[in-house]
Amino acid sequence: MTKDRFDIKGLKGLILLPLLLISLTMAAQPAPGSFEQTWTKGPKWLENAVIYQIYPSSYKDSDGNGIGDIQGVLSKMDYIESLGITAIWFNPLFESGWIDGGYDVIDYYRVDPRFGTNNDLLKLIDEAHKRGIKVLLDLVPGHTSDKHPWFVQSSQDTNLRYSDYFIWSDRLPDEKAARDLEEMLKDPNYMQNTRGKWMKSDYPRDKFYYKNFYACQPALNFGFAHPDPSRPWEQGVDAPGPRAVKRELLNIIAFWYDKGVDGFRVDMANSLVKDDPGKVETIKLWREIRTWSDANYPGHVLLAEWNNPKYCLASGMNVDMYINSSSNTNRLMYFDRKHQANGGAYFTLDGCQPSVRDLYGNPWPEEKTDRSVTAAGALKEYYDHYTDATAWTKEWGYYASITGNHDHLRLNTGDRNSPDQLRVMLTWILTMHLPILYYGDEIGMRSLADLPNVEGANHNGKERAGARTPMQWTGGKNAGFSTCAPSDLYLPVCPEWTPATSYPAYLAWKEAGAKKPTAPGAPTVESQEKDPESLLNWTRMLIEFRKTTPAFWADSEFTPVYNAQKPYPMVYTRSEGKETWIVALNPTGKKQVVNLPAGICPGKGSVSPEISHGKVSLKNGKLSMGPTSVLIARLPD
Ligand SMILES: [Ca+2]
Repeated sequence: MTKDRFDIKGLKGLILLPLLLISLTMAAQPAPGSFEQTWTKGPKWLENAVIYQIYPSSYKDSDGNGIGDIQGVLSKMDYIESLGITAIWFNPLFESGWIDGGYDVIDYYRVDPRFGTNNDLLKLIDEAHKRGIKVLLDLVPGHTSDKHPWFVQSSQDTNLRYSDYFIWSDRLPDEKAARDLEEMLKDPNYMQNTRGKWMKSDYPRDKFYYKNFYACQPALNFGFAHPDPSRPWEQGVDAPGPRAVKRELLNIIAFWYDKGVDGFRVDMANSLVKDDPGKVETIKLWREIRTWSDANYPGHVLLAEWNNPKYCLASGMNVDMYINSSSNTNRLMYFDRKHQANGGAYFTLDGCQPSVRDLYGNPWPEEKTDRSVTAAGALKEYYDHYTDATAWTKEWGYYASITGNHDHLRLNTGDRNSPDQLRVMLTWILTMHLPILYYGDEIGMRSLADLPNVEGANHNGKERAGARTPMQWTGGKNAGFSTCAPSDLYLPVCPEWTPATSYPAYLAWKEAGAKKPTAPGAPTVESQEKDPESLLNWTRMLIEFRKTTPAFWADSEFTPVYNAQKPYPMVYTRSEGKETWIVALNPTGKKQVVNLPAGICPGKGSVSPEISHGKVSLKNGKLSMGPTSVLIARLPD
């Protein structure tokens, strides 16, 4: 790592041409339908935010029962502060049935006893605020646990207080619903099956109920956008049941805002109103909440799991997220098995030459491989999506990029596993508009394979457990996460680290016959604290850099410099006012050289990087990037 003083040689008198590469539609845009913006974009702290996501069951166990808890997080507040992050988002902390990692809530007003008490959470909020860190909780508005008292009562009769909080029917709407249910019930573990929308009921109330994700997650009744009178279960959004459910949602938000919570990440934010083409009624509902929130709790934030800023930000959400699970462009870049096998995915040492293996390094069948997608094509799709999506953020709100999360693989996956590769990837995310750092990614924690299906982590071939393993604090017992017996751990601690620190080292190791990248000594906070070259200290340095460099903030420009013939290195600029920075990343294990187009960079003279890793140079418009390298440099004004 180097962080040299900014230095320009031989550039006096040169005029930098305007950036004309990608035409971005940055003018004010109308939202879908007839929605108008009725709020001021913000709040201000989002302009310079870096959010840290903590999966509370896996962060730090204070009482030795093998499950992380709030006292554990409290004991790590100094570490969290040392990262330089400005906000924490906690995955669900509320009392839960634990069939879906906390996303099946039993009581929205109570911290689950396994994490501690409400007072523990208030203490945590207080400690965070003392450090200038905001706290976001996870709101699951679309469904409850089937053990939630509202659902339990609703399942009994039609005329009780909570009867219309859920959607019940004496028949299935069509043959597809019948087929889906039949297939789902073939699964011995059908309560954790995502197929279809309806679940059979053994309750007195009626024969079927509407579910959102797993069968144990009955959908709350926010109504149907266009209720069909021949379908009595379809109530309008203004029917008494849906109106009461909406009030409950406001009550929950107000309860926690009154206690000092700064906002929520909103689970499946676009799922509330059913059969809602264009999400018109769902948008209206959230807009009401934004108006209410701005009037009563100004400065609070809703961060949506939606991944469509055009709609999401029109709904009044402050931030949308670029998530991997529902976006093909993001998958192409990082994860997609089908495309990683053919070279579509970025950030692999071999530069995405065709190499047919899956995310865990195992052979991937040729017949499942789509070789029509190239690395350059994947990058183009990513840039097109990102620039289009972030164009909406100019007026309406923000769009966050994640290093990973609890729903999919970590950056450290398969052959993409060396500290250098991860350094390149972290730099990519941390130089975007609004980064979210998933716990453990700052030290390069690895996605594990073949883990048990703990609390609904795995479903439909998705292995989410591998990204939810205990935080690796020390080289001691259970990586310093817990004092419990290893068999009592929430999930196993990662036992391995990668030998691949460079492409030749990786090839040598590969040729030695190892099937999976395994080696003793997983990365830990303890070992990386002492090493100035570590991923952890790189992450800290980058966060500090972006916090003090407005060109990298959420309101500043991101301009890709795309080259279809030379997809590596990836090059883009970040700029604010007269200040323009170039970021170049070479995720491959080979040297990559490219001549930058006129207008990006002076054609004569050298530009010294402010931040670099590996052997890099930018001279006379020629960018030379050594294997797995990073360059960040300020261009002359
Ligand atoms: Ca515990």
